[in-house]
Amino acid sequence: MNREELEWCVSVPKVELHAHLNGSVRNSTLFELARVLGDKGVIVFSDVENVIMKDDRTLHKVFKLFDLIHILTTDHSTVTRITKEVIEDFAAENVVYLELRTTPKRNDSIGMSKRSYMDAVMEGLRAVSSVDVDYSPAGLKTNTFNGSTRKKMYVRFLLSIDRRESTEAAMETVKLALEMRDLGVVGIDLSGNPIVGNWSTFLPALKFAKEQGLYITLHCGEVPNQEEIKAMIDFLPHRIGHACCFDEENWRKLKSAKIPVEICLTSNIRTETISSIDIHHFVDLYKAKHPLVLCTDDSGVFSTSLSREYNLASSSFGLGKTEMFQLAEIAIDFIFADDGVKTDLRATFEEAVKKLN
Ligand code: 6MZ
Repeated sequence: MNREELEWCVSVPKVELHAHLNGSVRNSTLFELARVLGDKGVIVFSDVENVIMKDDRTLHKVFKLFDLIHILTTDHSTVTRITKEVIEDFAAENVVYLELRTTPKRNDSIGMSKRSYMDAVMEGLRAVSSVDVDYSPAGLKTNTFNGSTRKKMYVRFLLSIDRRESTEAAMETVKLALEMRDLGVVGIDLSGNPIVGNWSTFLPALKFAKEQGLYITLHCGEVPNQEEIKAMIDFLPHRIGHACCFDEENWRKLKSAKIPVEICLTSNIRTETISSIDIHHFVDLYKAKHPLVLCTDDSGVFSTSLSREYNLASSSFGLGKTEMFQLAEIAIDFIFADDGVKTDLRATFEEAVKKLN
């Protein structure tokens, strides 16, 4: 990786639309949490260390790793801590608009409801101190210190439905999203292990969400389940994530429906969903001018960052700085926030292009 090119990618303002909170936790934080739980005898630290340090990240293993991460992170104060850190990490590499997604979790044994989980997330957001954060559609709600003119970042939330969940649990998440609209929740994501669960289980909740005006993004085609992929495209979500394993017919459908695709290069390669970067479907979509946006997916789990994803696209597909900048800027069209935010972001990019030239 060329240092100068990576630094340039850092300096470009960027829009992140596909980032899972618990997949974006710093390794150093996971270790610290594991040590505390190890000392308490809840887990064996060295076992956890082995899992976190291992490079093997096939799709199946990734979901095992998430179960472990959730053991380390799922109490209110830790959820608050990781939210603050993850937002600050994105801000540090010039992400100017972040749509952060997370699965609201219920855990009766520690008195956690989906709502109290999300309240802990919101507390983490409010604790961000390195940038001013706008998270509310009702107007700027920031945490400005001493009147300093610091960088500003927009943050919005997507609530994820895990494919392990029931129709009722999915519906509870949608209702929670509706309740939290004023706090910056803009939509619903369907994610989790793609070989688990059935589309028909989630459809009632997703339909209801769409009817209520929430935006929808679906993990679609991480495994070659053509029937499900077809049903998902027919549902007309506002975006989809991944789109790796489409047959020709579904690929044609996707293109004619012009559904924007969240592309996660490193994640697809590390999970072996795509066997090599040279045959990644980014190229086909990019050449067809299909709406797409580069994203990290799980920057902690896959040891990446949004700047690295841009750098990887540039070096793998031969895109120059002008194309890279345009790619970053066009992502504004696919965000789930309102037009006022889009206008403000366009102005940010206009300012940036003057400085970068
Ligand atoms: C599908 C994924 C994923 O929600 O606990 N998640 N779902 N495919 C992927 N590709 C690798 N990466 C992450 O964040 C972690 C959760 O996000 C989903 C999984 O459900 C995982 O448990 P939260 O914050």
